[in-house]
Amino acid sequence: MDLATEESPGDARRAAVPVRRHPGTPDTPYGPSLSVVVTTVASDAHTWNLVFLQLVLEELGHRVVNLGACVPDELLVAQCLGTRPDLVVVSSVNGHGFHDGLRLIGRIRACPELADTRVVIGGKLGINGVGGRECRDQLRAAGFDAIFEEGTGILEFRSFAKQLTMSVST
Ligand code: B12
Repeated sequence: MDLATEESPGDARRAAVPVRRHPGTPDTPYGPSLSVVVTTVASDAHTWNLVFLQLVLEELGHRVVNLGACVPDELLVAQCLGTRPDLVVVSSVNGHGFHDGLRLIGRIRACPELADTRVVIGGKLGINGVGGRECRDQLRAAGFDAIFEEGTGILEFRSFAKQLTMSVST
């Protein structure tokens, strides 16, 4: 399924691989509810961004585990290996998100079990405003499925989550 155009910051890299349906999960209006991990990166102490994303996802009917501030890479990887979420949402606003995100996604993708897990990142990822296409391309090449930089409307994120839900195999 084509989730977004190549030009879109919310472009999806592994859109063709359907996420698994977990038995017994409730439905949203568009399909089964997703299990989602909301997290930030190890350096980031900001939390309201995480709460905001949790509420958006819960409003859409998804089940969210919010790992809170300053999440060590190892903790997130362990959480993903233990619960195998449908989607991991990384949010960072302190300006280190680009570099922390590159390191983090490398550790996630180094685990064969997490090779196809959907992982997106967004927020204020650098210290010079929006990083633009070059930064998004680097993040995507490193393994993120979609990038939602500051300025990308939350509508696009909601649309991404909706289309991911619709792609869940039944
Ligand atoms: C409150 C705050 C703090 C508090 C945080 C307390 C807490 N419990 O969260 C404290 C005092 C701890 C703090 C510390 C610092 N902060 Co501060 N902080 C803020 C402030 C004023 C508000 C952040 C907030 O809560 N916003 C409300 C939430 C809901 O909005 P949001 O964070 O912008 O997130 C939205 C979007 O970005 C987007 N989004 C975010 N992530 C994602 C992910 C996805 C997938 C999607 C789709 C969307 C998305 O959706 C959210 C809702 O619209 C901002 C300035 C501002 N007005 O934004 C600075 C700000 C984020 N902080 C900043 C800085 C620099 C710092 C410090 C480095 C300061 C210092 N020298 O110590 C430290 C960093 C600490 C650390 N280790 O991370 C800068 C970051 C600059 C940058 N990125 O270029 C900002 C922007 C201030 C500024 N203008 O300079 N901070």
